[in-house]
Amino acid sequence: MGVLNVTPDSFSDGGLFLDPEAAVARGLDLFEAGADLVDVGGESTRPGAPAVPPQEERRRVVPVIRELRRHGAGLLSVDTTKSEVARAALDAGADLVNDVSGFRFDPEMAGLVARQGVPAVLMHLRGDFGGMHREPRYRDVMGEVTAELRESMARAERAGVARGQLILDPGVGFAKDAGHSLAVLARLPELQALDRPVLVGPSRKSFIGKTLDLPVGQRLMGTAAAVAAVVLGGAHLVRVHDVPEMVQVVRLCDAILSSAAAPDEVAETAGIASGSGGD
Ligand code: HH2
Repeated sequence: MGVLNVTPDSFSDGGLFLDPEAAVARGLDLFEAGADLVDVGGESTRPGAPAVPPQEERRRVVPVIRELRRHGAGLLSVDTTKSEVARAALDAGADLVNDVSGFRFDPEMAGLVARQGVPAVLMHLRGDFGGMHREPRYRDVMGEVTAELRESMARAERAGVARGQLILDPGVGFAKDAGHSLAVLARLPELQALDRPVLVGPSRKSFIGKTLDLPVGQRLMGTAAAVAAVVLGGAHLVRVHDVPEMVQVVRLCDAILSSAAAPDEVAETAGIASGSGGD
């Protein structure tokens, strides 16, 4: 999943794709580079970001989604917590909804997703955008994330969303300090207990900066390490900014995982030359 932030203030690429033409070109580039889907968002969730009114969020994302759809782009998700924005994005051609609040912020969101029959990503986030970065506390971070995602799934199912339409995301960096985010990556396989596809979004985030003491522009290798860790830990989707690089990471991790099942077959289908050279 490639990230397309149509915002002036996203934490790593704010302002780069606010212009609709630049955003559409970026979206097409992400597909060209190997993204299977592109996530279009119009509101930053970084600490201290101002709330964006729904009309403004719609104004940012709808023309970009419509234009990408017109260009025959692949799968598009809309990254929003507001049903009004999600509805307009789906009307413009989006295929699924990515709600970082796990259907908690807008009581209309679950019903909308149920009526439209589209898939949705439910992410774990404790509290609200204003308070979530203030001293998050957990006794057992992965146990609590899993339990709270279970509640989001129940909320979705009560509104009529089919369980098979749900994708779960532990919400790296959302109401989690660096230690919590690292623990979530380490314990990701536990999420398989919920029996749904798992998405993880570690790209360029501050837990990488804090661990490696690097600013946001220098987190590519840290992102690669985190992506490898989560793919090997069972993630089905990774949400990333640096698509060409992360496609390589994911393909190698997939080859490693498949080789455990059938080593010879994988080498053949991946066109890997036989021989035991030490390069
Ligand atoms: N992270 C961000 C935004 N949306 N959605 C999901 N499902 N998972 C994530 O981890 C996730 C997300 C934050 O990253 P970004 O969009 O680059 O930054 P900003 O919120 O500042 O626009």
